[in-house]
Amino acid sequence: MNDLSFSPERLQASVLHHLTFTLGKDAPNASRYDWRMALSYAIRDRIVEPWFASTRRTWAEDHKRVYYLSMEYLIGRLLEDATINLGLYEAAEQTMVGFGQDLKSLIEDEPDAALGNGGLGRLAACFMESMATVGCPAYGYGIRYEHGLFRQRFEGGRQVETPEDWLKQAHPWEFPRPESAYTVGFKGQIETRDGKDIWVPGETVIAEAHDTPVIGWGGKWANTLRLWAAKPTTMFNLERFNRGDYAAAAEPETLARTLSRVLYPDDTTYQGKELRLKQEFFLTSAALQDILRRYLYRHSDLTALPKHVAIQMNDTHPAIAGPELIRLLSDDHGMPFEDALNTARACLGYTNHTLLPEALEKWATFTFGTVLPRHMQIVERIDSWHRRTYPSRPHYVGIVKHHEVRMGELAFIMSHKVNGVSALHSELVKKNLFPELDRLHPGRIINETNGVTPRRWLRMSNPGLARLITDTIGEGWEDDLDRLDGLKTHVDDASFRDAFAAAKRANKVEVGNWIGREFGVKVSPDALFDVQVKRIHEYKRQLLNILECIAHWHAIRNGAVSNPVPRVRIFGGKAAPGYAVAKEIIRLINDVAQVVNNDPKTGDLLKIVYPPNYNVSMAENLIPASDLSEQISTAGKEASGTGNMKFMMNGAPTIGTLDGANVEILQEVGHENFFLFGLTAEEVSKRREDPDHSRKAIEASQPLQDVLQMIAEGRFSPDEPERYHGLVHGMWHSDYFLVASDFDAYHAAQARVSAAYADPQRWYHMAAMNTARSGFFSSDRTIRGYMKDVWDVTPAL
Ligand code: 4GP
Repeated sequence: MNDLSFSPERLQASVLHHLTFTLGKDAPNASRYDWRMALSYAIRDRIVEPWFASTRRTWAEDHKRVYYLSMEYLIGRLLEDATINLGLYEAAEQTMVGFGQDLKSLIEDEPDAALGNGGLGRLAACFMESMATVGCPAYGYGIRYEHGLFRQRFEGGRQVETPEDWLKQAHPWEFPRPESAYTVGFKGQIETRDGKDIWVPGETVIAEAHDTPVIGWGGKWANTLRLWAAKPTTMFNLERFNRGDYAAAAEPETLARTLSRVLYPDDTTYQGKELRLKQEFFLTSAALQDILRRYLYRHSDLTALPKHVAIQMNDTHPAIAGPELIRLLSDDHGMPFEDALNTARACLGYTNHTLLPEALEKWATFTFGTVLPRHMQIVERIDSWHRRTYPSRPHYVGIVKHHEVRMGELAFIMSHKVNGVSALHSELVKKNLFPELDRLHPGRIINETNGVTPRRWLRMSNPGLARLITDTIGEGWEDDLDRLDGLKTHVDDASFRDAFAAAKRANKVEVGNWIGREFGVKVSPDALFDVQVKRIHEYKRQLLNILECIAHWHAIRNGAVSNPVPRVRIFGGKAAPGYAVAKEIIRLINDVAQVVNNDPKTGDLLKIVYPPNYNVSMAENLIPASDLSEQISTAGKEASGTGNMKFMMNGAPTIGTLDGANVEILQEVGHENFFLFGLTAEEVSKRREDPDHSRKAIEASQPLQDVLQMIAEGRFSPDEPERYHGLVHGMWHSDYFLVASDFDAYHAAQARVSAAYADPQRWYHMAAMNTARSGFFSSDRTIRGYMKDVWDVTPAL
């Protein structure tokens, strides 16, 4: 542990010092914001030492470094996480009590850094924490978006988006590095000089580094999250300004500002926006220039780069890294093209996060060639090199096809390893996504099942359960999560199960109070908390959930359920602003909640709650209070899921399909601790061959017919009865995600859940078994997998 001698007194002095000298406030006039900032600076100070030590050691040992390139980092709040990882939580609590401040409310005062949309971005944040915990020297590279993911509120049940502004207040965790800056170009033309093609960009911006140290568990190692902010290369044009042409004078500033202004508010669908391509190149080029500068500080032989540098592309978003690295190596450093290609490929790895075809980025060659003319040439050269070197079958689709640049193929060809994120997904990547490339490059596609950091998702977010675990199996499980298996022998012990249930109940009381206070819905902590929180997407099937809610409500009202188990069905999540169907589903959930929550006939037996603006902090509160984890995607569509792992760790059994990492969760806990239902990925493909599948499924299910009938009649939208006609029509006639086909199986599985919950001994046996078997899903295990299989790097600790 970092500097055990660090006492509350010293922390107190440090907080006061920052309050006075960094914030310029005296204690009697300090606001909650001031105290939070002062404490954050004091905690940050404690990170700096291990951070320097880690950096020095990496240099001294000339250790190989990992560079993680990601357009998203969904990091959330940092104060509590850093304090816990440093082992300073109690000291901070005491210190702040001494100042008349409550640590918890300071923690909650911090804005969520939402520099990501969903799973992929949160995974990057978990990976950063795990790389620091296992002592893997690493840099995360990303963009310092001025505005993170939009804020969501509901108006008349509809999602309304407003801009997020996390940087309105100072961000106490980062160090601006104006000296670490690189020029990034766009557009322009290619000129030939001395027989060589040289890119002369038409536009340029400066990428300026902002470093946030990321401290691992126990404070033994810290890495850097380096986020780029765009700055103009030239100051505003004074001459134009003096002529009164203010807008034209500010053009360079405007270009720069827009580049790092907003996170692309979409996590699965592709839209052809030049700005997005520019953002991707901005991140990638700045990162690669930084990587080469660091390498060349010590080395001169660029062909040895792969021995010292591993670069991971988080999805295709930074896939321009292949051509850009080739360009830097060949155009700037004179390496022959094929050597540059081989060197780049030996450094690069690519993680695929989704099988949805619309999410695999493709750029019109016109857009690509306009924004990145030199890269267009290089991409074409890579493509023809690949066709020449690996003769393929006629149906092979290369990188450039039908006037499009296909980033999936580019990332694949330019990587030495390609990985999926769960066992099933990796198989489907081979079989469905890149079958020909897999044949040409056997062994290149591997699997690294996702994980989550147990520090944030168990130790920090669920202190009650964490305490019980430590009391039961002793200390040290946080960075050795397989030890949770030791809980298994206690699960049969009724007093352990009672303690487990008590910890869960305490979390439910808190969440229940919050729901009552904030949303005016009274819920009982004894009801089953049934939770689905994630981005809203048709394939994730929030629609299936809400339709089943209606069926359940209808059944209780009609007396068709004997001894109904009281339930609170909780939803959370945002829809991409342009995704109309997802937004319609949000509105339907809210409309149904209105009716159900005000129905005296069902009263406390069923409540539906949809708190707006789901984010990392809300997840930290909701997941520990959940009884049931909804992971109900159409099989074959969810690459892995990571929410499923967080719920499991916190003792919530899954109701789910055989999809993504659910498959591995089921393997770990066994059928008796998992509510499995629905078609398998293979059955899904077969079912779709029947063009009439939805009508047949609906006709075979009376409960579903009743539900659709109620919606169509306007039961949940009495002011506009036809509101959901389109949705109901879609269910009957297309239903691509097979909601109808899985409905009855899901309904039946929900009945099994109720029966299990009605028997608390049985339920808490299941719940505790889920926690006990969650060791495999630590992101430390995942990171060790990448280190061994992809990056070829050993821990430096
Ligand atoms: C997500 C996948 O949908 C999810 O299954 C997976 O767990 C997560 O990545 C991390 O691997 N994909 C995205 C995305 O977030 O933007 O494609």
